[in-house]
Amino acid sequence: MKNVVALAGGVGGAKLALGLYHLTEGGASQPPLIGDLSIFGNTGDDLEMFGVRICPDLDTLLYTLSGIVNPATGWGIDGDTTATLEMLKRYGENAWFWLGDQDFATHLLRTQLLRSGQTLTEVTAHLRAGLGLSCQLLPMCNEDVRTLVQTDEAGEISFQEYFVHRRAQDTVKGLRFAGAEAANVTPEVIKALAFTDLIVLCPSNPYLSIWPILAVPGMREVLSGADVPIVVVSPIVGGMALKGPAAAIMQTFGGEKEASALGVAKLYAGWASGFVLDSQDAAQSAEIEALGFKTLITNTVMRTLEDKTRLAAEILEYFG
Ligand code: FO1
Repeated sequence: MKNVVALAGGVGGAKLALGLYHLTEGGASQPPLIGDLSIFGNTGDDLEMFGVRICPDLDTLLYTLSGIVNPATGWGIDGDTTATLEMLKRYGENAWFWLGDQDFATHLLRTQLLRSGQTLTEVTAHLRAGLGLSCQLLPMCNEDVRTLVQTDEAGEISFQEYFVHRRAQDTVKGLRFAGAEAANVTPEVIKALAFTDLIVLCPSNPYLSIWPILAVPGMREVLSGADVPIVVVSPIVGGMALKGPAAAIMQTFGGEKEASALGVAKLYAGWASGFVLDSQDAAQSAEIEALGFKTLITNTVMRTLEDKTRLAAEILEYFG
C-alpha cells in the first residue's frame, strides 16, 4: 500500500480526490491500494458572510468524499433547502452567494469552533470525522489567505466576487494571495509529507486553486523535500477547461495563445516530475516529456465513480 498526498481546489479536483479516497480502506477498496491519504485543500477562496466563515473548497471535498454533494453543481449538499437565504433576502440582503440550510450548519459550527480558539486544521478534522471520513483533509494553512483577482473591468476583487457574483466574466490581469506572506506550513502538512510515497496535483485550476496552496511560504520546498514523484493531472483537455475559467485565464493572464495540456505542463516544469494528460492531447506528450516529465496518457474525463477510481488507480500504478 502506498501513502498519497493530493492537492485539490474545488469541484474538478474533488473528483480525483474521491477516486483516490475509494482506493483506501475507509473508501471501501478491497484490497486497499492506498494506506494514508491526505488531501491539502485550497482556502484562498474562503469568505466571511452573515457572520460565518465559509470554506468552499474544503466543503466541496468534505461533501464529495462523504457522498452528500449536490451532483448537479458539484458543490453544496444534495437536496439542500434555502429557507435561511430566503429570510435573509426578505430583510433586503443581496444574497448572491447560494447558501443552503444544511450547508449553513457547517459554517456555523466551523465559526463557533474557530472562535473557541481551534485552528482551521483542527476544525476541519472535526468536521470530516463527523461526516465519517477516514482520510485526512488539511487546509493549506491555518492563517487567513485570500485570493484577490485583478481585473480590467472591476479592479481588484475577492475571488468569490469574481467567480460567483460577476460570473468569471472579467479579464484577469493578475492575482494576489493576500496574507500569504504571514502564513505557515502546518505541522500536520509536514507530517503527512514525511510518510508519503506520491504527491498528486488534482485537475484543479493551476492559477486559482493550486497557486494559493503553493503561495504558502515554504510549501513548494516541503513538497519537493518529500523526495517523491509530484504528479500533475491536467485540468485542460482538448484545449478546454474541464470546469471553470482555467482556459480563459491561461490565455489572458498566462499569455498562452491557447490553453493546452502543454501550457499547464510549462507552469510546473522543473518542479513536478509526472504529468497525466488526456488521450485527446496525446500529440502533446513528446513536448511535455521534453520538459522533463514522465507522462501518462489516459482518459482523464471523470464522469462516473468508476472513471474516478480507475484514473486514481492508474496514477498510483504508473507513478507510485
Ligand atoms: N458557486 C457558484 O457558482 N454559485 C454560488 O452561489 C456558490 C455558492 C457556494 C456555497 C458554498 C460552497 O461550498 C460553494 C459554493 N459555490 C458556488 C462554489 C464555489 O464558489 C466554487 O466551487 C469554488 O470556490 C471554486 O473552487
